Amino acid sequence: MGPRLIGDETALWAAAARVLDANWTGAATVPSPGLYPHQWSWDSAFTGIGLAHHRPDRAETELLSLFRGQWATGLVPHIVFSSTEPRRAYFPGPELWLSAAQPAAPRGVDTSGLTQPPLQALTALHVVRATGGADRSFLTSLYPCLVAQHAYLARDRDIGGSGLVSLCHPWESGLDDSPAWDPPLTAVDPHGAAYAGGDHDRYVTLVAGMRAAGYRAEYLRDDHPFVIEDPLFNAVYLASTHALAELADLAGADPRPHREAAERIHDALLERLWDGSAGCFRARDLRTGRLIRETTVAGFAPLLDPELPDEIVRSLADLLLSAHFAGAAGYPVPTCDIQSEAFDRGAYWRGPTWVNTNWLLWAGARAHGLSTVADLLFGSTVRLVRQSGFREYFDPFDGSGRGSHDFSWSAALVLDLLAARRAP
Ligand code: 9WN
Repeated sequence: MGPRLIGDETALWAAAARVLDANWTGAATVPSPGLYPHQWSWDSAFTGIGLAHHRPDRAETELLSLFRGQWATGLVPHIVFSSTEPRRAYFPGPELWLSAAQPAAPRGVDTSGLTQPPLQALTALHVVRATGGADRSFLTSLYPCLVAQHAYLARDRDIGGSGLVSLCHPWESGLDDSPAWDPPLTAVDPHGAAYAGGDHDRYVTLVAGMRAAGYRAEYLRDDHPFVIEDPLFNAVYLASTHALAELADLAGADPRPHREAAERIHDALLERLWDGSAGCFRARDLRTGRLIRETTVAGFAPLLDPELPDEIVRSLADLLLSAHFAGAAGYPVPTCDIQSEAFDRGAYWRGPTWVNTNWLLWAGARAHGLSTVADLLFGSTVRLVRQSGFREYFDPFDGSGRGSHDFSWSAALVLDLLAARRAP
């Protein structure tokens, strides 16, 4: 590495750290100052991974603050609302979820009633490694909450009984407007009106059904119309389950139940979501029983599985590097297959490149020794933020920034990328 590059990376590090400092509220980091003024669960987890390098004390506070919103069932809500923001600062606010009326919801803090990809155990492991476990009370407080979070997912959300968790709302995927949700959302409409992203009415209808049923597992299993096994959600669940086994060791608890759970998730991912004929993972719609045809960036997330068979790793790398994804984009990885009719370079989760999905694939590629893919993702992500700043998402062809500015996970995950370069 030449001196100029080191200088640039030092400046980039400082700029990323400034974004995280500015978005820190004292207890948590907001995803972006204007657009998202509350605490989101997977944003906090991504942000914690960066904070582990910059301010590990804040990373600990961030995670503990998120778990203030955990329900008695173990559910970690996807939004924990700030009590100081004006009620109309973000739609949908607490009035949609009515968590205060739910016996299982926490008192004194409003939350949503959905969850998001459960990355928190993996973040906790990053934090514990960064601090060398210096703060015992952090692990002692957080470990049982993480165990309860995973127990909830296995007990109430393994709706197909396969070992995989099901999503009950596009917001649970984190990739809200993904074209993969178009067919199941079309089916949700009583008149079967075609769906092509961004229709808040259908999102709200789904929430209203869940809320009326008290967010109960039986309703989700028997009656809820949107039930999907998603490869990204489940790959994150698997990575966090492995992390939980390591945390158990550190906490003096028994890691074996987590190792067994990881084995079950691994088997189910391969059995239920691998599409050998297409060479990628796809989401399965449990209401039709079928795999959803659209190929999206979520299909590569099982690279996070350390036990993924070699031939599958190679297939995924080939597809990722092909003209369907990275091969035809100057700034990969686009959210959706560029050759799909649904691809739209500017539409939310339907084409643009995001730092968090790049980071997940980078972590998976690195773990499997896919250096070509890992280097490509590193370079693409760093070029994006150098060129356009820490934007929410980016045009995959010319790298121009879109969505909000000073987006926390874009800054945080760049710190983790740079830290990996700096490591001996
Ligand atoms: C709904 C906060 C969140 C992210 C999601 C992203 C977007 C919310 C929205 O913003 O979702 O949860 O208003 O669209 O899709 O991944 O966690 O950054």
